[in-house]
Amino acid sequence: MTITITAFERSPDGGKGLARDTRVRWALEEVGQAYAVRLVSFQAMKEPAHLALNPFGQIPTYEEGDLALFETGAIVLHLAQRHSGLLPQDADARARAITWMFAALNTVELPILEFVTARILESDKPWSTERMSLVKDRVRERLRQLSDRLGGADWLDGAFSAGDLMMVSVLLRLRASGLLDEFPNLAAYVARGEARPAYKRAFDAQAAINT
Ligand code: GTB
Repeated sequence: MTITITAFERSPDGGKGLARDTRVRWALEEVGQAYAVRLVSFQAMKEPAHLALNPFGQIPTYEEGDLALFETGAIVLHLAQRHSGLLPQDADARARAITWMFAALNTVELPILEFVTARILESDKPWSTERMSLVKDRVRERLRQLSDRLGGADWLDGAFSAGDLMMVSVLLRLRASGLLDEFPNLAAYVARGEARPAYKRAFDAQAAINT
């Protein structure tokens, strides 16, 4: 069955791979599923045809036959559950890998998004410098905790999993800020993720559209 995802017609990041279709592309590449991409403009995202796929008018979406999904967490979990390669067979290890997916999205990504918002949308406010310092410290706290847990391991819980795919995807957003480099084991962890052939294929595919 053909899988179709949606992505920005032109990503505002100019092909750095930061828009969330990259993590879905990465998961598709890891599990060896071919996919088509429908590019959508910001205007089209708010129109009824796209809102039927994602009520919040965002990308990416995922279509496979009669199934339509939105939310990258749900899409990656769906792929990981249907195909081998992203979740361990052992039930407990599988549950732990899924826990890391949730941790990436609910615990680590939140302060990172707060930081990105402060940088992009609030830098002209008179209180920006003061707030930015608080926001950065909240990001640092999460990174320190994650760094402590990862230690010298390659991946968060044994073999590479959907939990790592999601965590690396979330951390990538920090690259330009320099915050990641304050935690060398996390910077190396992200680099390990980016070095995976599946990630490279995903990155190249979105870059071909956006650069
Ligand atoms: N929780 C949802 C998910 O995980 O699927 C969030 C989806 C989401 O934020 N989608 C964004 C979107 O459609 C694109 S990825 N935004 C348009 C809108 O809301 O109107 C977020 C994103 C956008 C741009 C960059 N960038 O240029 O660096 C990075 C990330």
